[in-house]
Amino acid sequence: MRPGEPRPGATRYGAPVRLWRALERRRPPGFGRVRAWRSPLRGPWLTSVFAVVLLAGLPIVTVTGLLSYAAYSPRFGQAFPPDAGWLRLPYFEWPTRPAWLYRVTQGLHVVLGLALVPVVLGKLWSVAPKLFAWPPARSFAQLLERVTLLLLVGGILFEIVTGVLNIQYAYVFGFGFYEGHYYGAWVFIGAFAAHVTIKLPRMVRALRSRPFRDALRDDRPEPPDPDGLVPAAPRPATMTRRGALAFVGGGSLLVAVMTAGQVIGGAARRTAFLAPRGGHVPGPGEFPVNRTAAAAGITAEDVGARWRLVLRGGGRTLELDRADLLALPQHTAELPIACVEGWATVRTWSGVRLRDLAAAAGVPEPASAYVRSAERYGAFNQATLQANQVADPDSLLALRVDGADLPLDHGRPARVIVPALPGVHNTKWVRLIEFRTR
Ligand SMILES: Nc1nc2c(c(=O)[nH]1)N[C@H]1C(S)=C(S)[C@@H](COP(=O)(O)O)O[C@H]1N2
Ligand SMILES: [Mo]
Repeated sequence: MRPGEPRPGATRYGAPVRLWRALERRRPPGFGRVRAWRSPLRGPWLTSVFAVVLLAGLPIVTVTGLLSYAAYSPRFGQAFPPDAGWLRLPYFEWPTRPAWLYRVTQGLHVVLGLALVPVVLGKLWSVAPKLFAWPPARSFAQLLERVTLLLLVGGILFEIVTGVLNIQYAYVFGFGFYEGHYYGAWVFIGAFAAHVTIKLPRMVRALRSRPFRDALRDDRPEPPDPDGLVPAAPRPATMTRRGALAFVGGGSLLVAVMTAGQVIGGAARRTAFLAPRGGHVPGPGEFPVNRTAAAAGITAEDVGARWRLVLRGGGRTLELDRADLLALPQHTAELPIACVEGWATVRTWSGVRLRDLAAAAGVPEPASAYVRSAERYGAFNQATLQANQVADPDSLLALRVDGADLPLDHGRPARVIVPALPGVHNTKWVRLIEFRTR
């Protein structure tokens, strides 16, 4: 049917047809020019290849993202949003084993999330004529589909943009990153579920229509499809179908290689030159610093000879200086710090076991431990640890790293290090620990 032509059944559906015509006249610039999208590569098969990759990858990115929320111990109000209402996840105790758990879940979230960006863009390109179709819908079912698409595309672009800006410490948006990224994720999840339900059969059909290798080698346009992805009058190809897929796949691989190094650490960190915490890390300890002592406003006084660790618990208050801590049994553990931004590093830490400090404070089996830093301001100067995180034999108040006293930027004189704990809760420049019984 051509634009402006009366719809069949116009007499019976007078009002919808009038609305449709009015919309048709108010077409926004660029919309509805389906004939201008003439790449011979577009078609259900190509779209389905991108789709199947995203169908496998995006659930992993989503689930690891939600796990990150859980790893922040929402029970203690330290995951954001603190109260997500009916979008609240069931509470469970984040384990301390395996020690690399958060490094893997968060590394996957960030590296896979970034590596899928070229595929998302490829998929959007492949369905572009449909995204800009006008009028917006010709039936109620189609309208629903369009709204789903808007939430899906809007949702994923929002998640990509906020995620990337967070990694870059560019808080240019006027809302909290965690809140925005969390609610945005639920918009995406809802739309993704609806979209998959609607489109899965079509994807399967397109992929099954012919053997993968044949489709890959064939550079003729795909046969006309009911969705109108295949252009009616295709232009000559400027690129083979293999070339297009290799371009997108190569882009993904490049992003993966350039970001994975920050999770793997060691020499691989140098390949992660796109990541802000990748490349060569100069300075003490030679591992990334989330926030320097200078940025945190830590003074020599705060961490010097007059520094004391305050331990509270069971109605008692204890003050220990550095020598007291060194006189307690020292334990060494090889543990990663894994930041929500995706970078990680495995280091050899030594210091006093948290459970020994709990016992010293008179609370041998605490329900939680509240840790406070000498850092006065900032969002990361305190954390609450779960019972299992205090009890783990490798959970330390570390005084040393890699065989030397903690460098100032890494939390001198003492910092928390707990297996599988998100980096942010490994509080630096610890000043007070309160062991709680409830
Ligand atoms: N007091 C304090 N502790 C802190 C932070 C902070 O800003 N202030 N940053 C946290 C974050 S987000 C991470 S990832 C780790 C990083 O530790 P590092 O800077 O020693 O590498 O420290 C955590 N501990
Ligand atoms: Mo972090």
